Amino acid sequence: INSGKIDSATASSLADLATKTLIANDLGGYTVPTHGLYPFQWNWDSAITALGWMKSDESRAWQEIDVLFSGQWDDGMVPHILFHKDSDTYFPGPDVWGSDKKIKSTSISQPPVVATVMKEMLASAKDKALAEQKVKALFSQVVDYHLWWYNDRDPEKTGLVVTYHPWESGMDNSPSWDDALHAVPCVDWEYTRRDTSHVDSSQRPHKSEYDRFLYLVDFFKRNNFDSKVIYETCPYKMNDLGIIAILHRATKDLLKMGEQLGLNDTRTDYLAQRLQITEQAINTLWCEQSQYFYCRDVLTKSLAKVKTSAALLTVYAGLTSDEQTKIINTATEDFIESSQFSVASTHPKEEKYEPQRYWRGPIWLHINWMIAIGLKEAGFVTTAEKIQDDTRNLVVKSGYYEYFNPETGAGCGGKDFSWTAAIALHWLL
Ligand code: 9WN
Repeated sequence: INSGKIDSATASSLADLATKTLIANDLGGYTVPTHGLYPFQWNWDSAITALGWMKSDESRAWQEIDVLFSGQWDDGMVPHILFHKDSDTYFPGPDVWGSDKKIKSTSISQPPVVATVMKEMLASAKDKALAEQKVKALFSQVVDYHLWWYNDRDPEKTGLVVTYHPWESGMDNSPSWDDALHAVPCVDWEYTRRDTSHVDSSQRPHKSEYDRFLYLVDFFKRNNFDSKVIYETCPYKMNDLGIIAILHRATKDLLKMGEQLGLNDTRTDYLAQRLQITEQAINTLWCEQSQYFYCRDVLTKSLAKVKTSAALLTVYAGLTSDEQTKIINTATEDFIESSQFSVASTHPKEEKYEPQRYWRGPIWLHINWMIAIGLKEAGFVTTAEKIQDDTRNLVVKSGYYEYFNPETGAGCGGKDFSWTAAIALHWLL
């Protein structure tokens, strides 16, 4: 397949399959990413999946967001996983996380794409009355969530929120975390992973990473999830470009929705001030020599100098100068040219690139969507369309897998995946 353009019969059978995938993954109000491998509600998966539901059932789409916010903590945090029902097909479950909230959950969050999704849903809704009613009902909770990010994760107002766990970035084993994660101790208890019973271990993180992921989970629990103590003593603290860019865009989208529906107040004014601080601070993640943005290990104050696709999201966030936007567009073209399909999560010329290992190379469709809409809005339509065509070719070739090998286009990880199907419905078909 050389072109992303497909005939209407193919498009309609793919759309049909995507809708069936969402229905099959629906557990009544929330959608699991895929059965077995991920049997609960995940934060950013749910948000993206709601975009897919919009095509067949708008009220079900809004319900996805409602149920996600039903698990919000009193301090505003929206957890990365909500354990609505028990399941023994995933590890670590609620007992390991140890939080005692009404709805069992993890104690970290995930990239806050939800306000951006809600803005898209409001704009595309056929049932405008329902959409406005839902945004109005949820608005204050979404503001609380954003305030939590800025106040809890950037109490010193540096402009760059921190993350305490690779699972919070959603890009679990990105090479950007290698050095910082290596400094974290390993857990001293035995455990049995479940992920490698569903998916080939060559496509998943290593045990050395899981040992540290679990140490951090224990660390949060031992410290009673106390924000202040964790901020001061967590052995892993990163400025993640993915979270920073997604939060920045989502805050802008939240303010735009608020303006449209007359919901803004002093709390949203405060969010607007936080945006300005980030706009200055982002340049501390820019490396003049490489002409690229990098994540930073906050504890060692060093940039993690590996080229990942997270940096390409700075354009989507509107965090780049005109000059940087051009440079990031050129960098994106370079990603595209470096493998058969784009966009690889880690640049194929990086030493740490592995085309099938999760966030160390594979393509993730929701990331492609974000990169492409950012570049399109910035006027780089050709690059955006190339990404969209490649993305469409991937689902035509391999269907709705969790992620894709950039060299062969083969599907990797879990099958029948919700956010992959949702992006197809929302953006490709
Ligand atoms: C841990 C559900 C999630 C995604 C993440 C992805 C993967 C979980 C895991 O699956 O992470 O949260 O156990 O591997 O990395 O982005 O939200 O699809």
